[in-house]
Amino acid sequence: MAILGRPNVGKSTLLNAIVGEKLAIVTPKPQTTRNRIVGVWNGEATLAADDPRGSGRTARGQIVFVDTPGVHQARSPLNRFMVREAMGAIEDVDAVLVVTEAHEKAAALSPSARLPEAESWILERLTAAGKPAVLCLNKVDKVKDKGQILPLIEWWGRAGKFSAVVPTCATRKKGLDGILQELLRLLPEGPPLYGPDVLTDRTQRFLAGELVREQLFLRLKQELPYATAVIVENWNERDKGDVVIDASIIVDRESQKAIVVGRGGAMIRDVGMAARKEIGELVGRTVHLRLNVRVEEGWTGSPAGLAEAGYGKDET
Ligand SMILES: Nc1nc2c(ncn2[C@@H]2O[C@H](COP(=O)(O)OP(=O)(O)OP(=O)(O)O)[C@@H](O)[C@H]2O)c(=O)[nH]1
Ligand SMILES: [Mg+2]
Repeated sequence: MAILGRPNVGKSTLLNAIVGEKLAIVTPKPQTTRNRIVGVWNGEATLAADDPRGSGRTARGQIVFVDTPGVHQARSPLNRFMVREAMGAIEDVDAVLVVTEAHEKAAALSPSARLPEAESWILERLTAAGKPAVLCLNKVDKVKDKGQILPLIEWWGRAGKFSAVVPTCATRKKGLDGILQELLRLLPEGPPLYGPDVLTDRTQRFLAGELVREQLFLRLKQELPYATAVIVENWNERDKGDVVIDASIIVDRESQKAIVVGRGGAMIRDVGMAARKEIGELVGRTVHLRLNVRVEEGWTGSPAGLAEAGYGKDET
């Protein structure tokens, strides 16, 4: 079950809300997510009233979600990598949750309006792959005129071949049951892919690097977040039970290094303190985080640079 959509619509927030853990980083900036991240949901949901498997019956099960980068018109090699990561997920799953935002277009939708570009690309790929999709209309809390929500649901229902359209507010965990109900309807029954305690396919090392990157996205301005990557170089679990992590922040140009370090080291200190707290919550032990900044001239623009920054083929 892959989660696809434009950047910033709330895909990662939705993944975290459904799984109940912070697996994917979330920021107000578009193009935050760069890799696929699996999140495993184990639980029960009440089947929809008209579900052929039994109306109102409680179904227990596992759904494997794959969060993906936002689909957009990509120019740079890094952005093209991200869109390939997203679109490629379609081939690996049984069904797709397409996420879009409710608020921005609420007034603009007319019967003749076309699907936005990204959603239309995603639907083309879905049709070619023969995969079903549910549309998630997220951020309904931002629609001031609640009377617009039903017309929006109807508009999306007509505009694309979705098996259902479900309104949600991922930040307040609203509408998630509706999503699960519709997905359970689409997914084939089979043995669980992951053990009951497994939450993700990603290592703690990867997630820790992401938590550092989240702080960079939250704190750096303009283009700078997009020129950074984080590599966890060393992960040392000590006998006392704490862990020492060395991570490199990679930047694209020499001039960016000073900004990431900040005046008197203030920026990198703040990033480190905030990320250390987050990583501590993730691993449940005391974390010592040592950050350094490294210039990989032009890394966002070349395949070798991307691989160096962790955006190669088989990153975990
Ligand atoms: N008001 C509101 N904000 C939301 C909702 N869901 C997500 N957000 C916010 O939208 C922003 C983007 O959320 P993300 O989960 O990072 O979005 P994304 O689709 O994963 O973005 P990319 O990884 O960049 O493609 C964050 O500031 C979230 O807090 C929602 O239901 N309502
Ligand atoms: Mg995301």
